[in-house]
Amino acid sequence: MTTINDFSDEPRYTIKSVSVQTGIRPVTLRAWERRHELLSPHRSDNRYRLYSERDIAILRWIKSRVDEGISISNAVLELRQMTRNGVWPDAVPSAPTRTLVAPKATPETYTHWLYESLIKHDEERSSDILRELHASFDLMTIFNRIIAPTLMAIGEAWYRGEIRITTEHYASNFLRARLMSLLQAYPSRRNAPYVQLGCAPTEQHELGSLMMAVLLRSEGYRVEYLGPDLPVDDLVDYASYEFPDLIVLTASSDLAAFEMRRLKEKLDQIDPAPALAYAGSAFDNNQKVRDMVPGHYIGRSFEEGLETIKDLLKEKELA
Ligand code: B12
Repeated sequence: MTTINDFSDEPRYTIKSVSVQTGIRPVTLRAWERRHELLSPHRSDNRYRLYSERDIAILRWIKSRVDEGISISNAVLELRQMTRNGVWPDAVPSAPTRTLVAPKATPETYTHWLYESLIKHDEERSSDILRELHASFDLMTIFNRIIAPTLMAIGEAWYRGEIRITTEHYASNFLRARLMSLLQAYPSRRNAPYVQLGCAPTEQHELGSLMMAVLLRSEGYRVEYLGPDLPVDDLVDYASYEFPDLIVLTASSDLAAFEMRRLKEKLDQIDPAPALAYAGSAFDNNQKVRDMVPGHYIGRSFEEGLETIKDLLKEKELA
């Protein structure tokens, strides 16, 4: 078994990266450092904290003790007593990483198979395809190159009158249910940076937002998915006692985007105010709509959106 002492003590990781890897919020990390003298991370030239692999192993061990119900001061004391006697605790394993198996086909072929099975309302085949996808591709590939194109193909077929509206509803509901199960399969870490996602008022197209929620949770963030058509006042009220670090809403119509205009002003009255970000096709090709809605436009792709969200959360933690 690897002990904590076997890890490198070379300073490498920022507080944000440590937070994502351990599920401990930066504010908590700083408090543990200050109040319990738990670690004294190296400072970079610009004074940012830099942690080592060993620091991360120590934090994982401390967190596992705290999760078991031991107070932070006792957990730190316990660690100190052990190390003073030359004994280092066994390292707590990080979250298991998935090993992917070789895919049977390209993402494009899978898109075709998924589309065909969905328009035949073949639930068993669609489920098998999703299982295979999960075994062979990372989430970003599944969402970008298979699920989003399948939905687009379904929308176009419906628009051309080739499939019924019932079939479109069946397909989107089937995918929604699977995405929700995926979301729930990842733990939502209570101490990680906290993001609420959902859709602007009147907006029913929620699958982009839901996919982003899954991506963020898979990266270790605390994520709450709030669903379609969120009323502004209620959302603000909820945020005023939940204190999310960031709220991300999507809109595909100008009307839905328009409804978001007053949201930032209202959120700014909360102390500390959550950051506000938005995405979706209403903003993607329309600078005027982006100018109309205060907040951060986070981009048209999931990759871009994920990176911008990470940056926004980092800025908030450093603020
Ligand atoms: C499923 C679906 C529905 C479902 C939604 C179910 C659900 N639970 O989400 C239902 C049945 C509710 C629905 C309703 C309607 N729909 Co509809 N729908 C679709 C469909 C087939 C798929 C949408 C989808 O989920 N796409 C997958 C997402 C991921 O792709 P995307 O929305 O294009 O988003 C891209 C980016 O914006 C970005 N993105 C999206 N979300 C996010 C989030 C983050 C955080 C980031 C970073 C990026 C990002 O990533 C995507 C890929 O680049 C599309 C077809 C299509 N071409 O998209 C039509 C479509 C969007 N719908 C359309 C229409 C017209 C409607 C209705 C007005 C129909 C009606 N007459 O009632 C209503 C509007 C309801 C409302 N008030 O919102 C039109 C929109 C036309 C337009 N441009 O105005 C489309 C394009 C169909 C068509 N070909 O005409 N719809």
